[in-house]
Amino acid sequence: MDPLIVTVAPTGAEVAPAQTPYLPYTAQMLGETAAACRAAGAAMIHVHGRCDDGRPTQDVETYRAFAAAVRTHSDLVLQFSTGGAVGMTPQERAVNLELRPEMATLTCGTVNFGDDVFENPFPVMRGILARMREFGVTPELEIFDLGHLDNARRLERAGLLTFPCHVDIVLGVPGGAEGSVENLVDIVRRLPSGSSWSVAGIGRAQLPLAATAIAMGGHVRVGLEDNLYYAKGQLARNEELVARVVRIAAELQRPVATPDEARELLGLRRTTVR
Ligand code: KMH
Ligand code: ZN
Repeated sequence: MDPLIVTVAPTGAEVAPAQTPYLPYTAQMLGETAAACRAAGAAMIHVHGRCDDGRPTQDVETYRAFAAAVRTHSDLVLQFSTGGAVGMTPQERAVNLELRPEMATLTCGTVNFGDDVFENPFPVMRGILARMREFGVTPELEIFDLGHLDNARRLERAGLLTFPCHVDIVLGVPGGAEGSVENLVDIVRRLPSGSSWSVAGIGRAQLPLAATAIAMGGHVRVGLEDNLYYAKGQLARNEELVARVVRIAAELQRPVATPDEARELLGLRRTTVR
């Protein structure tokens, strides 16, 4: 098996600072979190922008400051969100790509998102992919449901996407595929050959799905974007969630990738964010 790539998604767009004291929503906090998660064994960081008051933003200058904080405090692979928050315009969501992060997410279809709808029709996906191509950013496909994989194949047939690529299987969003081992195995089985994949389990699904992915040879994403708790009633710090999956990997005798090993596995080149 390849070494395990642990991605930390420390902030997201939905969690409010009032929900936990451990949410890193300023550049300074994000830099400190990056350092702590790197020390705990993370190789990649999935970044969402936040205003000083904690509201989500895709503002370029915020992403520039957040990227600088990550780069000052760590050598983590830098991945930006183009999902942003529900309700943002497609243009708003993809503006950060001009900073040329090493990677950025591409959600491969519309999905119910709690009581909201996270809208990703084909024109939005095509627009984001065009900007990724323009700025040389490698996509990570976010698959919230099985049909999203079919959408990705459709984009490939249109020449907009090249497989194999790296796929993050997000399970347990209320409105998407449930966070079950059966769903994970089913989706992994249907991935185009040669694809690498990770799982991001939401809430209580994070731990069992991460453990399953480690045993299956996949990669894992953990962090407060997806799960606030270390255990029932116990709020987590991002680095604790990283450290736990690294300990599980050690027990399963799966080596953990450094950021440079992750770059090698994912075919990335470390870029300078301008
Ligand atoms: N905040 C969610 C609506 C991504 O980062 O690309 C979408 C999301 C996906 O978090
Ligand atoms: Zn995200």
